[in-house]
Amino acid sequence: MKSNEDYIVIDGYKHKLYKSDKFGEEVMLKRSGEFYKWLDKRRTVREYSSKRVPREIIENILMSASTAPSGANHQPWTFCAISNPDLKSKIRQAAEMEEKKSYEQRMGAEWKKDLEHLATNTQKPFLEKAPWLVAVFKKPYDIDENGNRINNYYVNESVGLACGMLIAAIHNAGLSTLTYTPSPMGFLTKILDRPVNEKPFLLLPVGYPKEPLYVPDINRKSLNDISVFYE
Ligand code: IYR
Repeated sequence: MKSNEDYIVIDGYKHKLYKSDKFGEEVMLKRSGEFYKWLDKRRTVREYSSKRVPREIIENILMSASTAPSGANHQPWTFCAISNPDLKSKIRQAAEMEEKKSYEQRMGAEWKKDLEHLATNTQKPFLEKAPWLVAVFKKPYDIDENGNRINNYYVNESVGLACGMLIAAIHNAGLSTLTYTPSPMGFLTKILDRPVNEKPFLLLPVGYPKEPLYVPDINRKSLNDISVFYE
């Protein structure tokens, strides 16, 4: 049973009492440290096992991503979860065509040098091998039942935040991903038949890593390199 104090009206809008977690400082220190250590274990995975991942796990992951904050709470995103082999194959073919143009014509020498340690190339077998692809679309505007345009706000920031939470949720489930951004990504609109108000934002394979898997031996920047404290 909810008590009356659980809800109040502010400026005509219903508000509900926010019951946040409360920990002592010792517990906070332990939890924040453990969370960092656990997040730091995440690595980008470019080679996958084809082992099946149940749809319900993907559904939970997408709902986790969709808890992200967004401009005016408009939640300006659509997540397309693809396990259909024909669609995955079409996406791979189109992506590899764009990559070929990028590597041959669009990327400069400095960019290619910066990628050398990641051993990437125009071939993207993960787009077929991983059991799921999640194509994230941003919605610069929505269209209501009457065909009217509804503005969205801070769309890139909002969808970027949702993608961060998506990646954390994938890691939490014991799965791996890769933030893949073929450029341009217009082929996703066509292949997935998305409406005009959705623009491709990010493409993520989701699955188990191939076993055994070796990832580049690279480091994350230190606290000193990434932060400045003003106390
Ligand atoms: N999209 C290309 C190139 C590429 C670009 C960046 I920045 C990376 O961090 C990795 C790859 C590809 O996927 O090969």
